Amino acid sequence: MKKIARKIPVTLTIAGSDNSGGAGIQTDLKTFGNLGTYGTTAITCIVAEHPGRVKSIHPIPVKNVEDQLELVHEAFPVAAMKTGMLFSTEIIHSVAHILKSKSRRKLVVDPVMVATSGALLLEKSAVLALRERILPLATVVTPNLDEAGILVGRKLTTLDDARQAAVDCSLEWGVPFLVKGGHLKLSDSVDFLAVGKRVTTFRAKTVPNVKLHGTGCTYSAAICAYLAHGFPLEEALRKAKAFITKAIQTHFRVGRYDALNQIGR
Ligand code: PXL
Repeated sequence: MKKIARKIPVTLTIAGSDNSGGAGIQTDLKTFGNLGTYGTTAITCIVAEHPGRVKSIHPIPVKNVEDQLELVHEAFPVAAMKTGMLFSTEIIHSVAHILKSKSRRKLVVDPVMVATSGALLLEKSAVLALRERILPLATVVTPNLDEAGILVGRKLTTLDDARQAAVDCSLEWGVPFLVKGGHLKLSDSVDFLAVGKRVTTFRAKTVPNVKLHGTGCTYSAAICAYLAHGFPLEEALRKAKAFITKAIQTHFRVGRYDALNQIGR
């Protein structure tokens, strides 16, 4: 049988490993594959965890993170990348240095700081490095309300706060920001994209009474996949919002926890 040539875009996630499968590298790869891209990885640290707790974090030596990035780019035409858990100043500096030389690739920055369980996924001292070195390189940055609050230096408690934070961040860093309002637990889950002062709203019905691990990672991986397919930013966000909403609506039980349906169907 003749092989049908099909161009599959390549995606890359630079993030931590979550052995429980719901967040980090593991959900990124599932999402990348399910959205028709070829997923590759550069692992920054290995987290021993499940959705209820983080037990330990083992950072990968910086030289090895650099080698992973170099070899992926040596072999594959990466169309879009995302960063997730970067953990330390050291890792951030070296990742930023390499990303700077790949500035034509689309880059989704998920400014991962704290796990849903409350564990610190970015060292406190590394927030400054993330702000200065990584955020300015992004095609879009995707903070949740808590992360956006840390970036603007004030507590955000309403949708108006989220909208204003998106504008403030986009003006400060000169790149688009998607501030996600899902943590407000309103009847609608509302996200604001600010490109400078221009704001676009993305809205979905909230699925009540579920607590799911890895929602932010899966959402940013979906944005990355749709950007890799060539969709413009707003359309990629609309499609990714539909994907994550469906993944939440069709969640299922695995062992002691509810899990996202990253398959998307
Ligand atoms: O959801 C944030 C997150 C990102 N990356 C890794 C994680 C988690 C949450 O636990 O483990 C590796």
